[in-house]
Amino acid sequence: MKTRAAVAFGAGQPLEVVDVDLEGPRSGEVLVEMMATGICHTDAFTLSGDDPEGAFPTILGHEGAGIVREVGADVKSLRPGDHVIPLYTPECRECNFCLHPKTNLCQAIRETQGKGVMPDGSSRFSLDGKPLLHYMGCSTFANFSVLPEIALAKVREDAPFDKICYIGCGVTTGVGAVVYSAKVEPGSTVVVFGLGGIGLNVIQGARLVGASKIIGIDLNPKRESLGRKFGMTHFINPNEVSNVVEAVTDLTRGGADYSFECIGNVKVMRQALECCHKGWGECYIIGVAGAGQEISTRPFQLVTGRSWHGVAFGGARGRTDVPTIVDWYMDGKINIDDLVTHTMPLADINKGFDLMHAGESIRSVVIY
Ligand code: NAD
Ligand code: AHE
Ligand code: ZN
Repeated sequence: MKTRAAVAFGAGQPLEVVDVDLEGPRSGEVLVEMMATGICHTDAFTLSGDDPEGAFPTILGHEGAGIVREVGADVKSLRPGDHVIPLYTPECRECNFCLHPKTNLCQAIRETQGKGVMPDGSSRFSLDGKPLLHYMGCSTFANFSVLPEIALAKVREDAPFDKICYIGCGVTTGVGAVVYSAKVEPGSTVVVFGLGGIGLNVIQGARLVGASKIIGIDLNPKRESLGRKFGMTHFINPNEVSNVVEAVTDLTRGGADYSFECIGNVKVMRQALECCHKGWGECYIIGVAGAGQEISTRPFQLVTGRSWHGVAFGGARGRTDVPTIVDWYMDGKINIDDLVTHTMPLADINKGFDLMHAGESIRSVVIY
C-alpha cells in the first residue's frame, strides 16, 4: 500500500512529506493506522546527526497512537480495531531482561530495532524501490506503520489519540522515572533540570507521589509559570544565580533526595549529581547526550553516598504500564492537555521542530 510519511533523507535536512510504499505485516507484525504523533526532542537529536545510531533515509517519530488495521500470522494479543500506543521499549515478557525485576529494557528486538529494520532484518517501507529505515521500531511520522506485536500497548478506546500519543514517550518517561525507577517517597525533595516535554512530566510525577519540595531549573524564564502549574514549588534560572549546586543545597538543607536531568547536557548531569544529598541522594539521567560526550565528577561524590542512575522510557514496561498511565490521564490524575501546546497536520511537521528549537512549544502533536 501507499502511505504518506515525513521522510528524513539526511542529517540536518528538513523532513520531506511524500507518499511511500508500505508492505503488509509479516508473522508477528501488525499494521497500525497512526492517528496522532508527538514530536520529541529525541527525534530532533537523531535528525541533527548527533545520534550514534542515526541512519538515513528514515521515517522518524516514536510518540504515536493509532488503530490496528491488520495483523500478520501468529499475532495473538491484538486484532483489527484495537487502539494502540507504539512502544520503542517493547515488552516480550520472555527475555531475560523482561524476566528480571530491575529493568524494563526488553532486548528481544533491540539489535534490529537499532539498525532501523524489523526483527527479520528487512524494512517494510520503501520509496522508488529503495528501502527506507524504520526508527526506534515505531516510525510514527507515517500515517500507516508496521510494528512488532510486542511493541504495541493496547489501550482503552475512549481516550483521545491527540493526547495519549504523548504517553508513547514524554509522559511515561517523566512520570515513570519518578514512580517506577526512583520510587520517590512522599515528603522527598526533588530537583528537575530542564522543564521541557520531559521535565514537566517529572514534576507532575513528583507531585503525584507527594514530594514536599519540587525545584525546577531552566534557562528559559517562560518555563516557570508552567512548572508551577504542574507542582513545582521553587524555580531557579541558572543565569540568575552564581552557583546552581549551592542554590539547590541552600533550598534543600544540604542537598536533594532525588534529582533528574532532562536536558542531555553532560555539564548539567554533573550538577544534577552534585546537588544531591550526601549519604543518600539519587540522580537520574534522562537526557540523551550526543555521540562522543562523556560525564565526569570527583569519585568522592559517589564514595560519599550520592548515586548516578539512568532511565529509559521511565522504567515502564510498556504493555503492562502504559494502559494504566492512560487511565491516570482519563481519571484526571495527570495533566496532558496543558502540555500539548501546538497541533498541526503532517504537511507542517517541520514547524513542530522549529517551535521546539525556539523554546516555544512543550509538545507539538501531528494529527493525521
Ligand atoms: P525539550 O527541548 O522540550 O526541553 C529541554 C529543556 O531544557 C528546555 O526547557 C530548555 O530550555 C532547557 N535547557 C536547555 N539547556 C539548559 C541548561 N543548560 N540548563 C537548564 N535548562 C536547560 O526536550 P524534552 O523533549 O523535554 O527532552 C529532554 C531530553 O530528554 C532530551 O535529551 C531527550 O532526547 C531526552 N529523552 C530521554 C528519554 C529517555 O527515555 N531517557 C525519553 C525522552 C526524551
Ligand atoms: N541511540 C542513542 C541513544 C538514544 C536513547 O538513549 N534513547 C532512549 C530513548 S529516548 C526517547 O525519546 C532509549 O530508550 N534508550 C535505550 C535504548 O535501548 O535505546 C545512542 O546513544 O546510541
Ligand atoms: Zn522521546
